[in-house]
Amino acid sequence: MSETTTVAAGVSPATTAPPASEPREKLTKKAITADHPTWCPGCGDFAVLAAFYKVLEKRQLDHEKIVTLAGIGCSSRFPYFVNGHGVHYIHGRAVPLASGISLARPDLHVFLFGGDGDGFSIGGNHLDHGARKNINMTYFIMDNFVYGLTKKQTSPTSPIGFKSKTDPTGAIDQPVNPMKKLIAGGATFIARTHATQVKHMMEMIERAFDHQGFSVIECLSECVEFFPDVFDPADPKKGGSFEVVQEKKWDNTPEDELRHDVTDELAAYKLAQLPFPGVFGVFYQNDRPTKNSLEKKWIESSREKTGNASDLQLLQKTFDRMK
Ligand SMILES: Cc1ncc(C[n+]2csc(CCOP(=O)(O)OP(=O)(O)O)c2C)c(N)n1
Ligand code: SF4
Ligand SMILES: [Mg+2]
Repeated sequence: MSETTTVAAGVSPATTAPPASEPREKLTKKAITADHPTWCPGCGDFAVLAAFYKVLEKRQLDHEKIVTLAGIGCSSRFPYFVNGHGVHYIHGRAVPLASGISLARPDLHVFLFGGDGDGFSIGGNHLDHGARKNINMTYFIMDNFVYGLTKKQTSPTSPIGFKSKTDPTGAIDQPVNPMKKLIAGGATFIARTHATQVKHMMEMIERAFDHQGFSVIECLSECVEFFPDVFDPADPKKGGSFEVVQEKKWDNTPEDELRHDVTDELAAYKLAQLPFPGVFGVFYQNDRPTKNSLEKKWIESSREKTGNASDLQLLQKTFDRMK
């Protein structure tokens, strides 16, 4: 695939709200589908897109409230394929852009899509700060253990020994453990899934969407072109095992003692330490206040002090002071 450096922002006619008096049209897959995806045949990202369409259709979100944002990479082409508000933004910088949108427009559903390079390498710092601030958004990371768009460089999640254009004799650097990074960073919803498991992907997207705060899903999504078969050990269709986290049901049964408490940070680290392919599902979830809610209180009290002036009036006042 060729690299796109354009920053494309699209608002299609379908994303305009109908007058309140008119009944809303059902949100269909057809309405949500934009351009035909340009990924290589067999790329794992197709299944992610299909799962996302299904979730939007199932949840019947107001069309004009859907926002998809991304950095740069094959996976980051996602916003082109979703008919809604969208931005294909700077490499690794989707989190800061999403933060502004989420804080300024809490009524919108902010979804981010991207790859392991975009999220954990160039954007790793932004990921940490979005997480610690607990800004409300859902970030879906398609992890293929390689830079796909730029044709096979070692990525932060490439395993040791992976031969690429940047490591012709095999990668020597310790890879990032996405789950550990996200737990340490302070993300309040952290899950792991696999692009061959559409139902599981949908469940994780829905749970992340329902969570108030910074929710992240790492999805193993195969790059059939530059790192084929890497996820076979986690794919039952290829003889692997897709083991799902058994979460506590709090039902006072002896078996529940062994189940995973998603609010227990140390237990989440223990899951994150399991050797590849590890387990899939929700590792961690916590109800810490979001920056959105904390900032809202502060904005409301400041607004009261100004006699409930509008944004425009406040801006005018600031300009007047500069005269
Ligand atoms: C500032 C900047 N640095 C580097 C690049 C080149 N670049 C484009 S995509 C990419 C890596 C993409 O890898 P990943 O995020 O894993 O996405 P994938 O293509 O694998 O889905 C790089 C290094 C760029 N576009 N901008
Ligand atoms: S290069 Fe890899 S990640 Fe990119 S579209 Fe092709 S298969 Fe998918
Ligand atoms: Mg990648």
